[in-house]
Amino acid sequence: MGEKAIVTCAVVGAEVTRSQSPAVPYTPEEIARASLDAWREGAAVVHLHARHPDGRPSQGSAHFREIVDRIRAAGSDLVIQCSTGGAVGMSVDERLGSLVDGAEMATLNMGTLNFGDDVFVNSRPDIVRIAGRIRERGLVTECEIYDAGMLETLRWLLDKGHLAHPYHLQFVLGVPGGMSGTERNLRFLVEGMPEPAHWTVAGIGRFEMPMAELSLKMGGHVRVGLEDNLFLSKGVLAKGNHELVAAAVRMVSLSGRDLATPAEARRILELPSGTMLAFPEGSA
Ligand code: KMH
Ligand code: ZN
Repeated sequence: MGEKAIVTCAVVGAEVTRSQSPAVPYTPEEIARASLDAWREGAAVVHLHARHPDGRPSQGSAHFREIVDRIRAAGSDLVIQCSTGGAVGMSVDERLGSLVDGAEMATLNMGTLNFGDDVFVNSRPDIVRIAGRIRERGLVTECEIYDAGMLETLRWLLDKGHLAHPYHLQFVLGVPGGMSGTERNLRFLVEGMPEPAHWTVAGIGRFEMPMAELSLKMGGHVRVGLEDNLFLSKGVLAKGNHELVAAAVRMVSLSGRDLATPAEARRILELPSGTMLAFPEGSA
């Protein structure tokens, strides 16, 4: 049967726009509503970005605070993970605006890569600085790994003490410029982890569902959501994040694994007990 499977929903990201899909949420209220819909379908973790009302990416604290407050005000015990990746071209200072009270996890992008026609810059000093800020805030780090060399950076961060347990790995496969979503690539990355760790796969675009299925088979966890993919099936736009979560939850069931609740996800991800105390099992 294996460990219970965590479904994470990446509800908006920084790149997709409403001209591509009317389902993309922009305002804090829309992003919070999308997160809550994902939670009701079975997502245990939400990966958050924010937007300005016109859709431009925002790492503004006020936007993140409003999203987090709205999720909690609705009585949801979702695990809240904030992006420190933000959008291509943002400064590190700007990106760190997302680390608001109420966040429990934060992403740490593990290197520079071509991101479509852009370059997503994450120098080693940037990574060390962001890792330090995540640690200071008492959050659990999720390392975003897009390419094999980033496992070497992970090893270096651990060796130098810039990163320590507990941390979580996210293999992001299918970004044009990073490793694509193939079975060979995922197996290579999982075998190359410097030490046993829990991990999730985010397959980008058409790789989303095949990578989710493979991850479940291999003992990993799953990320879906409009940040990564707009389509429920070929040519059919998802009506919202909740439809992608529902598809992932069906896959969990078909894989023979049980779905992790947010409380179970907190245990698997080794989130500080303080956050568990705030949301005792069955409170939501
Ligand atoms: N928007 C991408 C450039 C993260 O959330 O940490 C970076 C990203 C990763 O989405
Ligand atoms: Zn993101």
